Amino acid sequence: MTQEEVSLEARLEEQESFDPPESFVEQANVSDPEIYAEFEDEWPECWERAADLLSWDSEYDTVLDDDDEPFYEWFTGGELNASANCLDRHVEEGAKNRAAIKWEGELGETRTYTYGELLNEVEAFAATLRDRGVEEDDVVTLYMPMIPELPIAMLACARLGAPHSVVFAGFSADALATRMNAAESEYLVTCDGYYRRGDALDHISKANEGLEGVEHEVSDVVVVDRLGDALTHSLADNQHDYDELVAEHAGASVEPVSRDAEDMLFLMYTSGTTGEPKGVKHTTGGYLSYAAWTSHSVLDIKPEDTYWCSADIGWITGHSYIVYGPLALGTTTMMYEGTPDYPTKDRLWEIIEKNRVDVFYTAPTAIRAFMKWGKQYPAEHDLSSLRLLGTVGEPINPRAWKWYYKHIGNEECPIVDTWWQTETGGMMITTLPAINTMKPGSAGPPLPGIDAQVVDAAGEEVEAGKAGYVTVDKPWPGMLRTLYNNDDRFLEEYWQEYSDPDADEWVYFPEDGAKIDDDGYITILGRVDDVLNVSGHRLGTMEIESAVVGVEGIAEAAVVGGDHEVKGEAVYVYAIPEDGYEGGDDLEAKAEDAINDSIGPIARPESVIFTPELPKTRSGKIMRRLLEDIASGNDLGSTSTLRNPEIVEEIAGQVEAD
Ligand code: 6R9
Repeated sequence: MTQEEVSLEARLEEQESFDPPESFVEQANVSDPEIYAEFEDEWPECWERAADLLSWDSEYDTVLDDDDEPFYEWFTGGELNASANCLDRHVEEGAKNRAAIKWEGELGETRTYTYGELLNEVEAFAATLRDRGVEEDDVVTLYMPMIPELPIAMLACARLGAPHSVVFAGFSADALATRMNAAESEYLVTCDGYYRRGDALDHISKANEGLEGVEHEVSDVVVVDRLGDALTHSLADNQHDYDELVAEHAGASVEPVSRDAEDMLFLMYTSGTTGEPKGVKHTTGGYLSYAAWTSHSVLDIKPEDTYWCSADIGWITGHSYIVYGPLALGTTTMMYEGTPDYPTKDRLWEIIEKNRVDVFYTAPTAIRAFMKWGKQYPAEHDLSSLRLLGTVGEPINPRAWKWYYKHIGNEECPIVDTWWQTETGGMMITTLPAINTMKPGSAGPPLPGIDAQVVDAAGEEVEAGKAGYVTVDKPWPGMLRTLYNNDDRFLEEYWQEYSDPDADEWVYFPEDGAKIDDDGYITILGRVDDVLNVSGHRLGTMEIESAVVGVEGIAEAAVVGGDHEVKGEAVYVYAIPEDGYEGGDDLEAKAEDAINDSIGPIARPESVIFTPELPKTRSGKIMRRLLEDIASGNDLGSTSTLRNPEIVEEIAGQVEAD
């Protein structure tokens, strides 16, 4: 480094707050600080601003109906269709030839769908689904990687009023079956395979294996042919080729079904404390308004932008900020099929340069990987088209934030560190990029209209600097309405901890730890339940544990997270072999396979540690904290409250040796 670079680095390292550049503020969608006070004064009518970003078939009568708390309803009486909001209205308003989706495959091939073309394709596929018997309110499962047919199928479902349930393509056959069973879904759209690091990956075999585990009859399966000759596969009687069906329905016109604002738009399964994934229900009016509003106010998206969120559509981030939010605003949204280091570690920067991307939204785990690879990769590219950067999924450490700010944003782009969840539908805690000072490592204040705070175990707000828990006192339009077919679990999971039903006080508990500073900025500390955050993905420790104890020869297991330089958190499995079995390569491989089969490669353990006992408290509870500290290499402190303190050193010794 030159002397100048060294002093620049030093200055950046010490700087604790950053203001948005004037040039950004001047052009921002939202730049008046009064918005916070306005939302507070006008609450809940302030949320009309979100609803106003959409076109309604019939106007709603009530902004918020809180008659049956916490089963809140938003924009009641209103009717709309999500696909019409994402497509038809833009075409009608003259944007027929604007690019809606720009897709790039891993091998370098590209496809662009203009709004006009996307509408045609969505109508043809909606006609196909209708022909196959899909009716309003039928749940259609979509098990596809990052190919354009995924958002096309989502919008086709939305057009018919059939809720979709997207299952992340990296999930296993078992995970697909569990989700199809839970949603009683009779339709599946999937594909033959896709590319990963240049290899053609077989996906259809996994889908077929999953279908074997579905307990009800699956009437139709549509298979997209992504790989052509690179993978040959045969179709069963109820399986149909996507291209053939769409060709048959080319030119079809399918009226978008007017949905009640509270009708379900989609289901998204997410990990919780128990082994059973939770089916988070999102609605048409509230969710779509909220996705559009946060895309407008936080991501500052304009129709003429090229916007790129590098998440996978199989997660909520992709739903809200690759598909629904950006398309509702009529912008150009990018999709990339593959990995960021294929064929070289500058792939993402090349995509940004080539497409003149204006706004880029990614995860801290990706940024940590970019940092590790080195600044020379972005430096080879002209990234000057970028105006705003964002992160989501996990806490970002100040060092990664500053690297992103300097080496990707050239110190000219504000960064929004957006805290939210599958359940919240959209962003909740983040700076507004033209209004607030940024503090690396801290997400920022709650968005206007979001009544979030940090409280102690008794529900009292904590003092600045003290750790506590995030809670949200007032409802918001994008919130989940319930867990599918399970109102009781919805109440237990989110509303039990801090609510006082007798006093009619309902407080949403997201199960995240946090602290707050004197300016009201919230720093998220991480999950406080048994959910891990591995590379920004939520994984339930119970799901992994039940996979491991299903292995013959394993008696008991505990799964915890340990610190990981790139993934943030990594999976550590501690397992006790049954009598007559010995922990070793064989049992380790079996445990890994079991995890792969029940969840998928994202849950691959960093290490499987065999031990004759697990550290337990005198009352017999597994000391997870201690296992986490061992995995992270932290100081272990006192183990005197344990029933079996001697086991700790033995385990720690093994982890070090691993
Ligand atoms: C959008 C998404 C939700 C959990 C959430 C929290 C963590 C998300 C974060 C963050 C710190 C951020 N999380 N964004 N932690 N800073 N900016 O990720 O949804 O997959 O449901 O995960 O992710 O722990 O509770 P989801």
